[in-house]
Amino acid sequence: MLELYHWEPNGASARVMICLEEKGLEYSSHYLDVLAFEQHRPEFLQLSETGEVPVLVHGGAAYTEASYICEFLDEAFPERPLMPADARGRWEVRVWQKYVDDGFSASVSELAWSAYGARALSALAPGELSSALERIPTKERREVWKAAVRGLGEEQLARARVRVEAAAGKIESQLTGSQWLAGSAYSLADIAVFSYFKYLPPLCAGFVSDAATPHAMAWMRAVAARPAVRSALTRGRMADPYVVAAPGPEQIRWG
Ligand SMILES: N[C@@H](CCC(=O)N[C@@H](CS)C(=O)NCC(=O)O)C(=O)O
Repeated sequence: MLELYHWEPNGASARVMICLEEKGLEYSSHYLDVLAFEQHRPEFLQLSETGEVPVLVHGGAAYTEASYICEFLDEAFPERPLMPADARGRWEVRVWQKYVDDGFSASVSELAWSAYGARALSALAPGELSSALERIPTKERREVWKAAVRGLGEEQLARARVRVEAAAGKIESQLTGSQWLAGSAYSLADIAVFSYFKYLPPLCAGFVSDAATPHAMAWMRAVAARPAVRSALTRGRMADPYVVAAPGPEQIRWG
């Protein structure tokens, strides 16, 4: 029996939700509304001490970190593998996952938060928002959220844009001459990058578009058209999970 604590199927939650669907694994879904700060409820903090989704629960144990949850699922349930059979291919997948975890996810989240986040939070009354912020369990997370609510600075957003443009170039160059990001088949690398890349065309139209990154755009559409991906992206509450974002927890680790 698998249980997943997740938010909308975007970013890190999307990675695990797509992986589960691709592998044909049933799970019971626990939706946490990150923009209502449900991830800071005491019962969820028992599973994730920093209040981050996604968390997979299997056999009485809680698993965190999307990259490692997906690798765990692929090892524990070997049917329909999403890791290449050869060592070189698996190394390639891990390098892409690290790229997403170390920086791409944070920069995309900053751009998406600044486009969509503040609007979503405006549903909360001002008093409710400040008490929710004070309940955030760690000082670092509290500060990241407070800064995000105040609004990210121009300099921070400009830096995120430069980093995302470089990432889009790297992804485009990998996909020029190769159908998938790692090895010769669709893998956890495609799932990891897609789950953030999907935010970009409307946010970064100047450098992520059919004209600027044609191979990456074709790849994004091919991933989005997979039945498992289509199904995963309907398992939230919003019709389009890519018009909402959270500030992202990786900045504090990445700077
Ligand atoms: N390193 C984590 C990051 C997960 C993550 O970014 N989670 C976001 C939602 S997509 C979150 O839980 N945000 C809640 C918060 O920041 O309070 C992973 O890869 O699983």
